[in-house]
Amino acid sequence: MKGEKGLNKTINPTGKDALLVTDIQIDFLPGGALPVTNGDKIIPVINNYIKRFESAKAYVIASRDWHPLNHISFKKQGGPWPPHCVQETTGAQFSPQLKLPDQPIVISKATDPKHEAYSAFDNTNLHNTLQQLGVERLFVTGLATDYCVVNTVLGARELGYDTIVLSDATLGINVQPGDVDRAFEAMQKKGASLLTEADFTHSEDNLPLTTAEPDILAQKPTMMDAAKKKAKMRSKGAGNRIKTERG
Ligand code: VGL
Ligand code: ZN
Repeated sequence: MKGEKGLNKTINPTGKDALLVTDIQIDFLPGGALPVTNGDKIIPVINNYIKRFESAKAYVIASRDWHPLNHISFKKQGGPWPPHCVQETTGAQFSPQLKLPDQPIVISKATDPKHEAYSAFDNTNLHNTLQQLGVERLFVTGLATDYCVVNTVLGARELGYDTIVLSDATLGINVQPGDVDRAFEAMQKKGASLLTEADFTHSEDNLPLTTAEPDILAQKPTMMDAAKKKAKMRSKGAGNRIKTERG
């Protein structure tokens, strides 16, 4: 069974973990003002992580780029970017495809007209919030790998958080070819780990070991003593539960 390897290595979120969903805003998606190619493709992956973290009673936090109209990062002000994620505009809204919890913790960043802030820790109360919630481990997803994600992850490492980048749930811009690769290298160099959905506990890993041979048990009624019967029923129960959880 794949259990053994899985039991040692799989990740199980807990109440000391937070999932950070970085900047899944209309302007960063195809059709937006500063689109990340295929940015919309990671939204279903992020939605799965949100479900997983919510059911584990971990925290879900959404950051958003939230610029004033005269922000220093805009070309008109001498910056590198077209206007994007301007406060209160449609482009600054979270994607309607993103399934955030009913009352997500929202962190607005880069709100100071004179200051660019790619990190969700820069000039926000994110660190304070995480400390108050007792969060020790941060799982980071979202856009863009080579700007907000890398800077947020490096900021988290500097503050001492155990930091994990969910690499199947982030995409970058690559203004220069290789930017995304370099971002992953920089994050790992500072101690962040890269994980994907496959590294998390899956339903089979949670089943009791007796489920390894249910057919053999069934073929040998003499072995169906009370204890084994019980175990078999438990495993059926677990299977059903997981099915309903996954909808
Ligand atoms: C971002 C470019 C400009 C980001 C924000 O969220 O990664 N990138 N502003
Ligand atoms: Zn921005």
